[in-house]
Amino acid sequence: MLEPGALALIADMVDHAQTHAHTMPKITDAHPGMTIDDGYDVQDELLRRWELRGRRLYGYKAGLTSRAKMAQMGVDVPSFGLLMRDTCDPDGGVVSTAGLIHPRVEAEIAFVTAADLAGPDLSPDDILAATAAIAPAIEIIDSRFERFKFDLPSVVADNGSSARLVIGGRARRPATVDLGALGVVLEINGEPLSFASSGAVLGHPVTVMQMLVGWLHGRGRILPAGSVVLTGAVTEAFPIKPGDAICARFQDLGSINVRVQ
Ligand code: OOG
Ligand code: MG
Repeated sequence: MLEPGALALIADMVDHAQTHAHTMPKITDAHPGMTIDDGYDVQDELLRRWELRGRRLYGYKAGLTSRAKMAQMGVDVPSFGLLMRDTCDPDGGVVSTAGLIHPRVEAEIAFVTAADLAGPDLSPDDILAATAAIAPAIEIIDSRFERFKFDLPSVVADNGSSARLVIGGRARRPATVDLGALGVVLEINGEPLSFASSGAVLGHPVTVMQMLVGWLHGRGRILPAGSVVLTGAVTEAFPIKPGDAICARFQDLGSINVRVQ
């Protein structure tokens, strides 16, 4: 539990660190009693402030959903975060790292929803029936904690290290792809750095969607039609720098190409 008044102070600190690209101490150092739910309350407060500034919610991200990511970050519970419209960049374009501290890239499967999803216990079929498209994605993450060292309450308060995302390639209807076993290759400057299967995220990306909708339900919310959801990196994340060319190739879904600036 956070002490009274702490939530606003933590939101101030995270907001400042994100806006001015500086690191901050792990939040639990100063607030050892902070829980994961407190971290989500910080996200709610950040969203309230961002919307007042005209920023708009685009969807949600899941993180730490693959073994590779859990092992890389030393955390074994998935997390959820907010995706804002102004953090999207186009496929084939340039991703600016200006304003980022130590960005890393990840390859992910994205869902685009066609109908509202709500409830504690949806089945995979419920999710897929409400899914307009499956699309390839890359996420650029940027922790506001030094050397990307955090615990779960802290990273949740930092909105799951969200920084930028690119949705691209060839989106497909869910029924036309083998969503549990799509091959993914992530390359930087032509060098393949990792190979994975879409099944790396909790066995099947639809499981992440079930968890997300259940978690939203627990917080009194729904996943509205038209949401974009990143289901989490299928491999570990790799550092990027200006000049890098990133290519993420997805079996049956085409590829995403961006240059880093
Ligand atoms: C947390 C965000 C993880 C993913 O796809 O697993 C994430 C982090 O590793 O900084 O976005
Ligand atoms: Mg991610």
